[in-house]
Amino acid sequence: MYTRKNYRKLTDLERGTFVQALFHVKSTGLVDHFAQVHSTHFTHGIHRNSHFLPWHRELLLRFEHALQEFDPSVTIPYWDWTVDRSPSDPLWANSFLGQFNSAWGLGRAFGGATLPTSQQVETNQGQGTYDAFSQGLESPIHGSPHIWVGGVMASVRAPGDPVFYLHHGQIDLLWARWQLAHPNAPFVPFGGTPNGLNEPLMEWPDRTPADVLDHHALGYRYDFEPVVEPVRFPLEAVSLLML
Ligand SMILES: [Cu+2]
Repeated sequence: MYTRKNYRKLTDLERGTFVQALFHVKSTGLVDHFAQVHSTHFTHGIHRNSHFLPWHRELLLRFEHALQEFDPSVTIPYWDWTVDRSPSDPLWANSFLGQFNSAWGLGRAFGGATLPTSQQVETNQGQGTYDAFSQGLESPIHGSPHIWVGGVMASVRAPGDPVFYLHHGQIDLLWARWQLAHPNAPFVPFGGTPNGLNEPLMEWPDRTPADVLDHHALGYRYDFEPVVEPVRFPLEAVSLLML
């Protein structure tokens, strides 16, 4: 199990490795491919639909696995925009994500919307059903950081800006947090088809929401979650049991 962390908690080495891994997946064509995939399906089954959260979870997982092919220690960090609300935050330092604006022609234009507040997030976390939660999380909470960054991030090709993955890391974290707080709330289909729990995700017909509901089963946790250590018996106790 690996851990996704707030980008502020990354060491200098981890930040550097993450940046290198981003340049690597740009060079393989994956960044532009995922921007194209997101654009192709933009209005069909990946937004305003019960597949919004599962589809983006699958996208992040595939992106993360590609980063890990470059360096197995890399995980997707997240951007908590309830705290990091300024273009002068270290997120946008030239040594971190700032450099991609000119390197990849992203046309960022900060400030076109108001970033979500922690009060908005907590109200949304209090929703009791999946459909109400997902709809409120998608809009306005998920939408405004896209607009706030501007340029490519505010377009249908948003995954062309690497901050897309840190933003959706935060969205995915909020889904995971809500799931842990509402363990018995069922998946509720809504929006145009496909939207069912066992219906294929756009682009990846062998994957369904049911495959991605449990992020621990996908191999990762978030840094806010308690670490559950596996139970280990002392060696002597094990040998006594074997007598
Ligand atoms: Cu999207």
